[in-house]
Amino acid sequence: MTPAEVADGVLAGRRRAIGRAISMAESLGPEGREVMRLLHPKAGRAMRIGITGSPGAGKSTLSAAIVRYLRARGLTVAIVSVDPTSPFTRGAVLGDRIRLVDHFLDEGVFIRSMASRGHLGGLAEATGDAVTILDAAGFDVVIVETVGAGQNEVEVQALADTVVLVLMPGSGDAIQAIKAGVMEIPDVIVINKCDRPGADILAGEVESALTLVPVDGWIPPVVLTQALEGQGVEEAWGAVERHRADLAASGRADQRALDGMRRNLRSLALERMARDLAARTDDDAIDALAARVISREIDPATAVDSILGSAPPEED
Ligand SMILES: Nc1nc2c(ncn2[C@@H]2O[C@H](COP(=O)(O)OP(=O)(O)O)[C@@H](O)[C@H]2O)c(=O)[nH]1
Ligand SMILES: [Mg+2]
Repeated sequence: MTPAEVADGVLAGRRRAIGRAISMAESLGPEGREVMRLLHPKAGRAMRIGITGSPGAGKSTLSAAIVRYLRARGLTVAIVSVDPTSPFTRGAVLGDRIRLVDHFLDEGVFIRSMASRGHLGGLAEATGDAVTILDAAGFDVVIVETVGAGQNEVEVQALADTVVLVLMPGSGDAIQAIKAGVMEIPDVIVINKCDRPGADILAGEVESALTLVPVDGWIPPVVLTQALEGQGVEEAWGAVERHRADLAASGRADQRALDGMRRNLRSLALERMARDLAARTDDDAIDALAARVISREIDPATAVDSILGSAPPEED
């Protein structure tokens, strides 16, 4: 299929074309670029939700529960999972395979997990492209699941209109991050696994942590869920919809989109630079430079000059 045929197939909502388009985007080559150039102007209609949180918090389980909830209301849903610790595998969540199998044959659901790319970058690029493709394909809701609070995490805020942070009892790291002001404040906070002890205490702690940081108009609601049983999912979705309505009514939506896209473009540019650099440096040359730095023949910055090509490597 040519990029134009793939793009047409995506716009017609054909699953094979959607899968193909995402693969093309993931390979970061000229075909993917062409597909995205054709699809970008056609997207913009979907409700984009980011679901973030530590591994094991219940992001995939909550996503599955939201899918069931929204399907029952006739909405179509796509999930892009960039959580390498619990990928969706052939329509099932690893370690919890019953959940999404219900939707395996449902045309109104599309699930795709993104390959992790190590240090070469491209993850944000491919993830953003996947969201655009699924949006252009006509899904009403596109959910992006990412691991939060990491170093190289995808800038989910740039890809989603509403970001949901999933916490669970017994993991205090997120509250520390909120208190320290190092965390981007999510739009909705879900305390999942509320069947476990400590959920109410955690909810109280999160609420008080939120009073310590400046929030811009919208105060993130804290919702308790038991995603495994679908409990609280309606409330969580209600909070997402309230955030969406507030964003539209307050006039903050445009500024948020601009801020998000500015950050997104920066990370895309960094990813491309990292990739370009990886493509034109060879490991042997870096090994040789490392040896020279260790033997104190050259200093690290001079070695980096040489890697970046701003100074030709000295020949011995
Ligand atoms: N007790 C309990 N376990 C849950 C709940 N939601 C998810 N889990 C379990 O927590 C584990 C991690 O869930 P998962 O959705 O894969 O987490 P993710 O890594 O954040 O995507 C799985 O074994 C789930 O079955 C819940 O509400 N209560
Ligand atoms: Mg997961």
